[in-house]
Amino acid sequence: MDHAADAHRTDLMTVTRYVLNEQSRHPEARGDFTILLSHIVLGCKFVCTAVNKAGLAKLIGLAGETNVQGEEQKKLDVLSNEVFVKALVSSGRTCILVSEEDEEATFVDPRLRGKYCVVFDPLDGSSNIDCGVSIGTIFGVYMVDKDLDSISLDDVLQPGKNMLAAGYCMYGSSCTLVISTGYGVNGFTLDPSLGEFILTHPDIKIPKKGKIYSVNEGNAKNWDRPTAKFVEKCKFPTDGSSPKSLRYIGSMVADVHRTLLYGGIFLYPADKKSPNGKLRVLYEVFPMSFLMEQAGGQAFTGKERALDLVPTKIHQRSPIFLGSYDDVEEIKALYAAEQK
Ligand code: AFP
Repeated sequence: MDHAADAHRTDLMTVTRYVLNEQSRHPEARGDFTILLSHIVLGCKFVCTAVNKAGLAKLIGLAGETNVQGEEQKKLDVLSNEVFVKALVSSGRTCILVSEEDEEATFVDPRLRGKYCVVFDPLDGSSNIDCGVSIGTIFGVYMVDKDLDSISLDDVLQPGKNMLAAGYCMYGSSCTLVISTGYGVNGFTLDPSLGEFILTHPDIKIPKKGKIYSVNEGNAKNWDRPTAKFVEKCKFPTDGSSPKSLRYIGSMVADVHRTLLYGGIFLYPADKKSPNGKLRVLYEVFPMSFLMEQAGGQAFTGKERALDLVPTKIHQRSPIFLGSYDDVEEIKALYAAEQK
């Protein structure tokens, strides 16, 4: 009998246990982050269940349909937002929330305030829901270190390098939660029978160089020169290497998850029509860049390290190139050459 394997199966590292272990790095910590994370995890489990049922919408009336009782059902992205906002507020550990779904930031009632600001996209890639493609929730966490009565929007308009933690949950063939609290990246898979996220991908490291590039090539006619040159090199390498494969799902969580595990580069560049690209700084670019750096990769905006960018608006956009260290190095060199 393989006792080592048996021990592995019976000694389950749940995400809560993992974060409690991490807490020991901070002797002054009182478990506030663990409580916050357990509320984020609850939101992820709820959305996972709702997404899994979405295919039955026509049958039982979910997500924008009218159900058999004749009640109008909420669209999944609206529902997901409500679930996360309520879970985060009720944690008693948050003071400012920025959601992709809400035009304005939410300032939590002073009686329920805690020291964390959470920026999140409750259901990213929602245009993929109806065809059952993987979608996800993305989040980033900042901490304020001041009197909670004097908080302002500036407390969330901070560079990504000031984030305390970031992560995403992917609702795909399995439900996977990938998080970093600044000490590497770990992936947990939801065991539906236990209702717990179990550590399945410890200490994720992105390969130094990848064989895949991921971009919406439909925008190619509007790209700038460095982006066009980079993609041309992916297809027609001049150094004797093999061409890279193109993979593009159009759902950032899924495209970034594959990039993190298999290596390569994900890009949503600026183009003539969208000079700031499409993706949002606070709850798409920053959390994914944080994870990439923690996994040994890089993230670049075309001008600077992505995590150095200082946002001025909560829904600001930025071009982004992220992934394997060497692949991002190549695009950085092309932008540097363009400057000369
Ligand atoms: P939706 O939420 O509208 O589906 O957008 C998804 C997304 O914000 C991100 O998840 C994708 O990486 C990106 O947009 C895809 O954009 P394109 O459709 O322009 O390629």
